[in-house]
Amino acid sequence: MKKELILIGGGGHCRSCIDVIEKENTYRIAGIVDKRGKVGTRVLAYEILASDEELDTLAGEHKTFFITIGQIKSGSKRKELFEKLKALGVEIPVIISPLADVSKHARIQEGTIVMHGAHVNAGAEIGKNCIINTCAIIEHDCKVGDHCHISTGSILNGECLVGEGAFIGSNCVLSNNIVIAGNSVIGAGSVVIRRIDEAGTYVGNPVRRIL
Ligand code: JB2
Repeated sequence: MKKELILIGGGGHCRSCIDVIEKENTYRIAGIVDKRGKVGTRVLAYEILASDEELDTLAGEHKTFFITIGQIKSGSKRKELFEKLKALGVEIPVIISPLADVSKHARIQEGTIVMHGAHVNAGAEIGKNCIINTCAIIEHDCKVGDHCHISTGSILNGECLVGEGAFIGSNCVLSNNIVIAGNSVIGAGSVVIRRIDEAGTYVGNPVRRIL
């Protein structure tokens, strides 16, 4: 019998996650938690059952939860929800698309989703509550901290180190061995060829700091 799973956040990222979860076929989605005003509406085939205010009650009824709010720039909302779920003592799984390719020598921690077409190579370590989005490439021995979003089609070449809470926009390229300071935002299409030690917003080829 499939395990029941409650999703937190019912927007665009949730719809993408639902496709991964359905194809992965381990969990039965029992419903979604979103803002109070959305309770009773549906996301694809699934009902919004409750709001965050009812998480305590839901945690008494369900064992397994997964955060499906996306992360554009700041990961603070996802981090806050993750900490709330941990405090409630529920299970937060790793979800890996059957269309992704994850090395058996890679390590991925709870709450992280690896979406369709992504590759995670040998020796890579991905922290908690991350989004490794569609077709992203995490090459050998990279380390991605907790609460990061590596967006669609981005490439982290070998041995990169991405600090906690960072956002790497779509289609970025990080050369080998690049360090990205935690909570940095790297704009879509950027190319990073030198380490970034100070958190900030960076764009371009090669990237320059804009904020
Ligand atoms: O505090 C909250 C909360 N704040 C917003 N708790 C809960 N449970 N839900 C919350 N939400 C809900 O998250 C909103 O009501 C809405 O249903 C959803 C956010 O949806 P949206 O489509 O605006 O963004 P997203 O985070 O799902 O997706 C963004 O990030 C993805 C990575 C989008 O920009 C996507 O295009 C992108 N792929």
